[in-house]
Amino acid sequence: MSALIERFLAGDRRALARLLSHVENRTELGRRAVREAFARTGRAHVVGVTGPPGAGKSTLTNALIRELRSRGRTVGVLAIDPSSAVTGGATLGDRIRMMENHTDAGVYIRSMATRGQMGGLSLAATGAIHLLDAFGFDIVLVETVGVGQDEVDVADTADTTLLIQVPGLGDSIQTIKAGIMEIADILVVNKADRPDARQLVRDLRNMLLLGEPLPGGWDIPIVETIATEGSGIARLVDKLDEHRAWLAAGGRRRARIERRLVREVALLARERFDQWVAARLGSEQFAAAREALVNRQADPGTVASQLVGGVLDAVDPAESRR
Ligand SMILES: Nc1nc2c(ncn2[C@@H]2O[C@H](COP(=O)(O)OP(=O)(O)OP(=O)(O)O)[C@@H](O)[C@H]2O)c(=O)[nH]1
Ligand SMILES: [Mg+2]
Repeated sequence: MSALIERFLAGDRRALARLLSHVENRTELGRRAVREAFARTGRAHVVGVTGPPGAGKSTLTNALIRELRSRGRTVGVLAIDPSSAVTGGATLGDRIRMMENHTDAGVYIRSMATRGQMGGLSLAATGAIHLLDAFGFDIVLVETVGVGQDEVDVADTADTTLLIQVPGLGDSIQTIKAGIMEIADILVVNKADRPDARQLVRDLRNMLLLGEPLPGGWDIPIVETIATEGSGIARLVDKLDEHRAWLAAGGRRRARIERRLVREVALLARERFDQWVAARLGSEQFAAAREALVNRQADPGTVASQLVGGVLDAVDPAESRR
């Protein structure tokens, strides 16, 4: 086993930091780290914190850290930044600064840029969550901006998902109606110090009443918070604990974990397969086929069949003839 992984397993935070970079960069050592650590995972309560830009996710995460620490829990934080991959990291720095500088050994905060490639967010994030879990944090908070697919991914990756809403966005109810509701285990109305917060809470409550009750009897609570003042945060942590207890009952957590680990296997398999395909297509062996494509002597479908035919034949002859 590599010395770095050994140091990680012995509780060295610098080894954790370096292995998180390996997982983020999808290196072989990153893969090995997850493999060696995996038997220690499954203990942390993984909590997704998502919502629109500027809703107060980072401020709320800070407030949650403080409350959780006062209850004696250790906290790992993964702040996922979809924009920094595009802007080159300026926003990432800003967001790190949003987090307080915790010198406390019971807290570890890490930002991670997302990449554009398929499953990129999920695989770097799920790998990082495994490492934080294995390191022994009681709670792993995962902050993502709620745009597009990212928030669905985070809901698939978390035990409990907090969906942050704020008054004054106008169309937020519409957005929620468009299916985002399905990802929320707890609704948080942050910036409750604003005058229109009450109306948002009423609208959300009405919307929950109109929706189908969830099977298994978890009523999505609405928690009002003022993250900047820490108000409502104790109730929010109580709700997190209630949700975790609810998940633990009746094997619900087990079912969720099975679903997300199987999904991770699918994404990892596709990542490996994509790498294999890309390498083959660019190889010297494939020069003639590339030439035939350009000369219109072979169509892309036929070339694709030739490429994967041998592989699929080896595992499942029927599949390769489809
Ligand atoms: N009035 C008020 N302002 C808040 C509250 N919570 C956060 N803010 C402010 O809202 C702004 C955005 O807060 P962030 O915590 O950076 O929000 P975020 O959702 O993490 O933002 P992104 O990561 O950029 O999407 C900051 O200026 C906060 O001080 C609150 O409860 N009330
Ligand atoms: Mg933030």
